[in-house]
This record gives sequence, structure tokens and C-alpha cells, in this order.
Amino acid sequence: METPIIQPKKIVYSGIQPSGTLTLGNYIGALRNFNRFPEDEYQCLYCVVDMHAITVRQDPAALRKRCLELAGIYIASGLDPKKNVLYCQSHVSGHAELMWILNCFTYMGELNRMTQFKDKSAKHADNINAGLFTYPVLMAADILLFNTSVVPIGADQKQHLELARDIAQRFNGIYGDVFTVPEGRFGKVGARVMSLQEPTRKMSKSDPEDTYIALLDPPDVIRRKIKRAVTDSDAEIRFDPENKPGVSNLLSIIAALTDQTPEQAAAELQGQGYGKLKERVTDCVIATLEPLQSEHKRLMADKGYVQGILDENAEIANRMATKMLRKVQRKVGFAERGRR
Ligand code: AQP
Repeated sequence: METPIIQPKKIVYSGIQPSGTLTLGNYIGALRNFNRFPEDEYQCLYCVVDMHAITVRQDPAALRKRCLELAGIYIASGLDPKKNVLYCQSHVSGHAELMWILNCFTYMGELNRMTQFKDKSAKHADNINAGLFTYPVLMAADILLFNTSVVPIGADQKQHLELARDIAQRFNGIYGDVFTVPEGRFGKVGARVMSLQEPTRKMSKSDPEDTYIALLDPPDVIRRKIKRAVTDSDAEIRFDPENKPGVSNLLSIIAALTDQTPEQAAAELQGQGYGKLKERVTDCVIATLEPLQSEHKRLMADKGYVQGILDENAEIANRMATKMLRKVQRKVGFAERGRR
């Protein structure tokens, strides 16, 4: 009998910063897509990227607390910690070690073009640190460290992913096929959820509270924030992001949470006012978040369990990372180790 050929599983990798309370943007653009990879084909790693978070000044105690909370959100959103590798970036030193090597294969001109750097420098003019500038190289290291094939992310990270691909191809061009060149996976709807108050800007967890819906906001807060969301002065419910950004953003949220297109969501609300549109958004958001919130509450009452998951999974991630790191170190010519 012929032995069946077992294909190695493809690696899926993504991370979220514990830089604030997660928003509906993080959920729709990234988190809810993490569950969509069949386990017989994919090995998924989801990281709490605390090293990225300190590119902006953080309160240490609050950051530590948010790392655990974010791990809880991963689990509460349905990621089984026995089947997915859920871990903290700072527990795996390979991220920083690979980043240093990749820094030497990234050009200043490439980093200068990154729009997130420009946006964040404008937001944090008093702290434009080197980490903010080299953030995309750390992101490339996160991804390439595990030979990742697929990266589920929001549209705002497209440019960073392109850079990771360029770095991988550049490195492979010099040393042979070392890295898998990763592909981005973006949701069809909701890849860019916009601010409730300035719907031409993305919803961001480090912006003022009334601009975003936090995943852990109670129903009355969700209702209030959506009620105050910016729309426009004519009362037509139409999906037209250029001319009606506020209304279109609300339609996209409904569409993303009900697996419709925004046009279908608009058609269902034809002839009704913005009050009805907002009620519909509120209902969809609350129905989506309620189960996640109650599971998260349960998990946070047992922090030891969540900490245990992070510790166990960091060991797995470390083993996987070290294998790749040693390969890269050998390729660039670092000194041999353990050859006596
Ligand atoms: N508004 C959004 N719409 C769709 N996707 C989004 N993501 C973030 N905001 C939106 C996706 O969430 C994942 C994790 O992002 P992150 O927290 O690591 O960093 P970020 O993109 O910089 O997100 P924030 O909320 O704006 O964080 P802060 O304010 O801390 O910088 C990514 O896949 C991202 O695309």
C-alpha cells in the first residue's frame, strides 16, 4: 500500500496590540476572521503584540492587565486555545532577534513611505521614537518568524504586509528560499470600519471614546454611541462611501455582522429614517457582542487559567520560532553554536 503524503499545515498568523480596549473595528476587520481556517489545513497563531504597543507610551500596570484581557478576548471570541497558539509577543525573544536581522534588509526610504508612521507621528508629536518608525519591520519579523502563508488583517495593515512581502522576497533573492512570502486575507465587508464621529478616518482604539465602540461596552453605552454617530443632513439610506461616509459606515457594520452586502442592508431599510438605521446597527452590534462579553467576564474571573494558556503557548511558539531563527542566522553567517 502506498503511504499517503501528508502535506504540512499552512501557517496563519495575526496579532492585535493591547494598546487600549479593542474596538468593533478590530473585531470586524481582524478578530472575527480568525475563526475561519479549517484546522486540518491550517495551524493558526494569534499574538498579543505587546512589543508593538510600547511604540506609544503606556502605563505599565494597565498594559500588563490589557495583555491578559486581550488573551481573554481571543478565547471569548471562539478561538480554542488547545488548537490555536495564543501567546504574548514579549514571551518569544525570536521576534526581536529576527527583527534586528530584517532591519538590515529594509531601506529607510521604504519606512519613510509608511502612512501609519505619518499618522501616528502626527498624533504623538512629543514622542516620535525609533520604534514607531521601525514598527513595520517588527511586524514583518512577527509574520516571517513562523513561515506564515496567510495573514488575516484589516485594510489599514495592507501597506505593512506589502513591506513584509518585499523584505521576504529580498532576503530570498540573496539566500535562497528561506521565507514563505505571506498573503493578506481581508474581509469582503468591514475591512475598514470608520470612526463614528469622523467617518472618513478609521475607527481606532487610541482615539477619543465616543469615536469607537469598545468590544466590552455595555449595551446602554453602545446604544448611546451609535445614537450620536455622525450621519448627514439628507435622510436617504444609500451606500455611497464617498458622498455619505457616515451612513455607509453604519450600513457596512450591519452588513459585516449579518453576512449581507451593504447594498442589501440599505435596501432593507429603504424609506425609513436614520433613527431606524441606528436602531438596526445597535441591535446587530449588541447581539454580536453579548455572548463574547459574557464569556470574557467568565474568563476574567479565572485569570490563572488565561495566564496558564499564555505560558503553555509561549513554549510552543518559542520552539517554532527558534527553528526558523536558527535557519536565518545560519544563512546570514552568524557564528556556529554548540559544535564541540
Ligand atoms: N477600524 C478598523 N477597521 C478594520 N480593521 C481594523 N483593525 C484595526 N482597526 C480597524 C485591524 O485590527 C487588527 C489589530 O490592529 P492593532 O490593534 O494591532 O493596530 P491598529 O491597526 O493600529 O489598530 P488601532 O485600533 O488603530 O490601534 P491603535 O489605536 O492602538 O493604533 C489589525 O489587523 C488591523 O488591521
